[in-house]
This record gives sequence, C-alpha cells and structure tokens, in this order.
Amino acid sequence: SKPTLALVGATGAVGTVMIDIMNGRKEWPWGEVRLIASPRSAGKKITVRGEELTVIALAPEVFDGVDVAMFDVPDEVSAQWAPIAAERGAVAVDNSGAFRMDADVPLVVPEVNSDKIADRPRGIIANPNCTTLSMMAAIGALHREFQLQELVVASYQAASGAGQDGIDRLQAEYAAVAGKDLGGKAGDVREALAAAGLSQEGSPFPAPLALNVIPWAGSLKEDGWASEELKVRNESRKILGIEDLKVSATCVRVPVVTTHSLAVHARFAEPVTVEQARAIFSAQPSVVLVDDPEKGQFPTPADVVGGDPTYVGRIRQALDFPNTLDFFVCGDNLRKGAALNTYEIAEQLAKR
Ligand code: 2RA
Repeated sequence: SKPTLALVGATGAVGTVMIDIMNGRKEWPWGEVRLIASPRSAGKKITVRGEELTVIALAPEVFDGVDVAMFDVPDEVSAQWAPIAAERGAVAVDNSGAFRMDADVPLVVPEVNSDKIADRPRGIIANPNCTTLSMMAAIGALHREFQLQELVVASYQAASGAGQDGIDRLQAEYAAVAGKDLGGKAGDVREALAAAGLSQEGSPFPAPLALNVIPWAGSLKEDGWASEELKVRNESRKILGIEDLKVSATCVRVPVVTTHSLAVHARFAEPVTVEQARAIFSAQPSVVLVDDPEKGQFPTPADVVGGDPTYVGRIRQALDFPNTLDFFVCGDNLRKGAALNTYEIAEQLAKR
C-alpha cells in the first residue's frame, strides 16, 4: 500500500507553502495524508489534492502508522516531537534548526547529497536553513566539478525568513512610510514608524526594515557573529562534506517580502571559467541561469518569488583571485529554502 505522509505545522507560514507544493506536484506517491498542528489550529479544514482534511492536534498517537512526518515548526517543537515521531516508526524530515548539526542526523539537499538520506540512525533527516539552502544547488553543482575551497558570501534576506511576523511587520512598516518624504534625514524612518504606533520592541527585526537594510539576521553568538552567519558556515561544510571548508558570511535583512539573495565569492581547487560555470548551471535541472547584463537580465527577488529553482546570474571570473567566481543567487526562501526541499526529501523516501 502507499505510504502515509504527515505534515506537522500545517497552518504556519512554511506549512501553508508546503500545502501549495503538495497540491502542485505532478506525481503523488502517498496514500493517507495527515495534517497536524498545535491544539489552537486543530479542527481547521484544508484541502489537499481535492480532499478536504481536518487539522488534528499534535499528540504522540497521531504518528502511529505514519511513514514520513515533515516538520515545519519552531526549533523547540521539533526538538521535542521529531524523536517521538521517529519512536513511533515515522522518518521525521525536520525543517527546524534543532538537529541540523547532530552527527547522527543527515543534513540533506537532494541534488547535492541524496546519498545521505539512507544514513539516519535517529530516524531524523534535517533540512538546511533557508540562507544556506538558497545557494546550495548552485554551489553543489560547481563543487562536483571544480572542488570548492573557499566561500565568502553576503546575504540579502527577505522578511519572511522571520515567519509570518516578519511579513506582517514589513507590510505595516511599508504602510507607515508610504507616500512620505523619508530617508533623507537620520532617524526619520524610525520617527515615522513610531508615529504610526509601530514600536521597535514590537518588531522581529532589530531596526526599521522599510527604506532600510539591516546587517543582522538571527541571534548573537560569540565574537560578534550572528547565528545565521555561523549556520551558513557549519551547514555548507556538512552538506558538501568538506570539514575544513573556509567560509565567511555577512547576513543582511532587506525589505523584500520573500526570496533570499546571496552574493557569492567562491574559490575552487581547479581553474574554472565563466563559460564552464554557465554550462554546469544550464545542465542542473534545479538551477536557472538569468545572466545577460547587456539586456538588463539578472535574477531579482521580485522576479523569481514563487518559483522552485535557484536562479543564478552576474557570473564573473574574479579579477584578482585565481580559480574564483563571483555570482549572484536568488531562491524563494519558503519554497526551495524550506518547504520544497523538505518535500523533496520526503518524496525520495517514498520512492525508496
Ligand atoms: C531567516 N534563515 O531568514 C532565517 C529563517 N530560518 O531569518
């Protein structure tokens, strides 16, 4: 019989995108689907592939008979419940940060390291953070040919990386600044937000995001690093299987609703040309090349949001660094950056 699929966190920002992805899939290997959420959302009706399903409340017994359970919930919820799902016989595919660096949990991007899916002693497979994930399909393809040695990235992260709260806040800030002559005097955006009743303390971001960029994403770690920057380093190393990969990241929040972008500076062991990189990206089904600056063509978040692939452009050979490419990547942080990659892992499990 066909395997049973559960989605935990079916009503959240990523869960909602997951339903959309499930509804859009051409192939459907699953039998029963269970939608699971907090008791607050239980009872809600959601249509999956033409069938109206009732969201059920998270409890140990909801995992009985489940083959694959996808988790799109906060770290602490996954930390508690993914092991329970595994105990009850499901493979948990977890999109939180709770297990990513656990040595007994594979961290998987199917087009880069799908071989790791089978190696899951805890019955849990982790999905990378959306910032790392937004560039991994592209980097992994180049690494296979030219051996990556150093990675320097700056991210341009969308508000929805901070969930529905992040989206709501950015939209409220846009409403507060719309039509006003702002951005010419220090502090004028903060004043306009305060005048509209938007306190800084009430924001998921540490500074105004409308008409601004914020050189910060995540929480404070040692020596001034932001958690997002360390995730890019640690997760890139684990996914690519290069323990000592040299990585340095600066993570920046920008006033974009959805789709993370990254400026990537990547040095390889082997010489690599722009033409070779283009050929590799063109051959990778999950990467789309948008790179014709003469015609003003390069990826931008507003043009690629809602899409599944990783979009790559601005590919240049670094002028002063050997074996090094610079390029720009955009990826929908809620799709490939979160829900889609999780679903792709689940789908591979169903195929096995
Ligand atoms: C962010 N990467 O963009 C985080 C979400 N996991 O805030």
